[in-house]
Amino acid sequence: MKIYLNGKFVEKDQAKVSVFDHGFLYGDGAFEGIRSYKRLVFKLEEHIERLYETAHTLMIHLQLNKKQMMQAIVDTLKINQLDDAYIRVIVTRGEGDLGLDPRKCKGNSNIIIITDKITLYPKEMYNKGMEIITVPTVRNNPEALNPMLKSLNYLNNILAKIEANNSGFCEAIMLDHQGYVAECTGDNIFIIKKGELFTPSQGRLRGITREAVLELAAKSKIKTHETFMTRHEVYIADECFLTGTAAEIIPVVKVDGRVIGDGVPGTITMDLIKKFHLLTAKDGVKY
Ligand code: PXG
Repeated sequence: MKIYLNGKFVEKDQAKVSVFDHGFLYGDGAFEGIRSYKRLVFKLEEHIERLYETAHTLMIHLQLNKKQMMQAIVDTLKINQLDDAYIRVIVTRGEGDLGLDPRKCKGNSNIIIITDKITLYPKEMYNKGMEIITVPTVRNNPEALNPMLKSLNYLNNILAKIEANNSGFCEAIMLDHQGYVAECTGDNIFIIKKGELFTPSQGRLRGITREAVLELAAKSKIKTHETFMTRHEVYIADECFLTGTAAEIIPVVKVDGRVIGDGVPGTITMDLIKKFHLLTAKDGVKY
């Protein structure tokens, strides 16, 4: 496996960054998780746009422009001869000293691209639907660390994931600081009620899969709403599903012990999954 590291391709065991890198010391950096399907990178431009938006707010200056970054990703996929891949792009503020002051990072940012295979959840969960819970850890307050930033600091989500795991679940709903449903630890959440689609408007990442699903639903003449959402509304939904690059679209059939709809993946959910797979099979940057 070849890893892209600051313009060079190196073997996995040679792909190393300094222990003084502020990404390592402080989670001071940004990342993206991207997928390719049969040599088509899905929504590459959108992912790169989001990466540069996060870097902009963090005031991390990248040595590559967006076009060069996309080329580096494509080159990494080609050199590894991967047809279907999960692509992890990591950018860090680079090497500094042991203080958190970013001004001490005088060198270049680090840019790392890893391509590999990924299966997040067992296939059975996609057919039968998954059961999730709400966890006590709330999603970061946007005024403290905006969930719209895909930063390297994922402890908020990891703490929530630990709570889910401790209770025997692999994914969990996180509420925002006001108690509204925000998203899951690594996925966005959707519900369907009376044929219409709802997803939280606030307190969450602007997921690329989320946006693709909103577009697919609109094309299918399903009314879509980005809105405040309570747990009660999730419990009484007809259907529920999660979206994410890694998870794709996964049906949810039970939340906090409440059966959702008929307790099986819903028809609109299954139709959206079918349409999503058709989209990923034809849309994307070719390599
Ligand atoms: N919310 C959060 C907090 C995420 O981290 C999503 C939503 C979905 O966004 P996209 O753009 O992928 O549709 C994410 C991204 C993992 C893993 O291993 C999951 C994500 C990122 C990295 C790793 O579970 N999800």
